[in-house]
Amino acid sequence: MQPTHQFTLYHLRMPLQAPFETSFGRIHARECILIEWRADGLTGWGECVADRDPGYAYETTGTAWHIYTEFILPALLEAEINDPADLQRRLAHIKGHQMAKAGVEMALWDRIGKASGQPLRALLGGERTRVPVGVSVGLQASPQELVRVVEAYVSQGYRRVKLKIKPGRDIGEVEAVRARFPDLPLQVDANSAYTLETAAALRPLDDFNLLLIEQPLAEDDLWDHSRLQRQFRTPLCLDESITGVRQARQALEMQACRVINIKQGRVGGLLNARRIHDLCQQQDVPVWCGGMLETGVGRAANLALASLPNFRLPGDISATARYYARDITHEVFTLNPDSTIDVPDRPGLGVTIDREALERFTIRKATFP
Ligand code: OSB
Ligand code: MG
Repeated sequence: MQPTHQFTLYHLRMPLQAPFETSFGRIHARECILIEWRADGLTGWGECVADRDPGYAYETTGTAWHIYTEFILPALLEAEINDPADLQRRLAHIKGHQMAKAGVEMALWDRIGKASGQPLRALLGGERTRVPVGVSVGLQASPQELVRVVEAYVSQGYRRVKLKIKPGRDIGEVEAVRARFPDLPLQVDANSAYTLETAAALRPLDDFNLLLIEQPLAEDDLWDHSRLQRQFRTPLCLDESITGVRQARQALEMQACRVINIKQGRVGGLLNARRIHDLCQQQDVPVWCGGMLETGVGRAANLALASLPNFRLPGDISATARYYARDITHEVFTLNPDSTIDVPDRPGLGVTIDREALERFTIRKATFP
């Protein structure tokens, strides 16, 4: 008998608590696609983190919808899939589209956890039951305003802050925050807004005791990152450039960075995320868990991933309230006083869907078959 699978896609648009501005643009709401995968009497949920616009990466909610409906779901409807490695093989004929692949893989992990009664943390081999986290702060109108925003997060208990930067909105911003908080663990993220030439302006950052400088140059430019890293004492960290295991290996071989930001979506799923984690661990290179303004579904996956031992720097995994007034999971994630968040401990992702909220934020929906 053929296995029976049913998939429902939900294209969501969720208003943010405050606009989020990066070097590639400003958003007031975040889009994503939720995947509901029913099989064998169990329902798994996954989140595809591609946003509306191709500003961070080439994938968008539109390309992911296309790849799901035309290629990924047709490849899965008749298949027997028992584990994430099976799924990867089933989708290997589709080039790229790592975020689309990761979304459906997350739903599979959720089903596997629910079927075996194990939380995702245990399936991945994670140890910690709470993980250190920080907050990613968008570009603000002025350095003074930025200091006020950082003050508010520090008073909420965040003990690591990441500042978004772009050309002309970099040194003054970091200087102002560093003057106000001399000992705060601080890092910056340029989202590939510089070139090897314009990055010369970042030299003063080497004197602000930053944890790292994230993705200064283009996503497809490991080589220039390796040239730039030689000019800085501060570790460079790659985000956009690391789209899979091979890119991670080559970045380390080229010394294009000294730290890697792991996002399950960007690398094609949790299985690849764990492989990159293991590779970095073998080479004594620290990793940390990046974020994509996830809903409670993606946030649960990030927390489970960040429980692995080589996640040695705080993640961009903030409390639900930092992002959304209302989330689509019943579970709300809160910050502990020690700047950690608890890793879900119920089977699978360990979250349940608030159907009413889900319907409210859904702008497009389709079920297959
Ligand atoms: O570059 O890390 C990034 C959000 C959307 C796209 C890219 C990035 C980010 C963040 C926010 O920095 C991290 C988070 O809190 O989810
Ligand atoms: Mg980044």
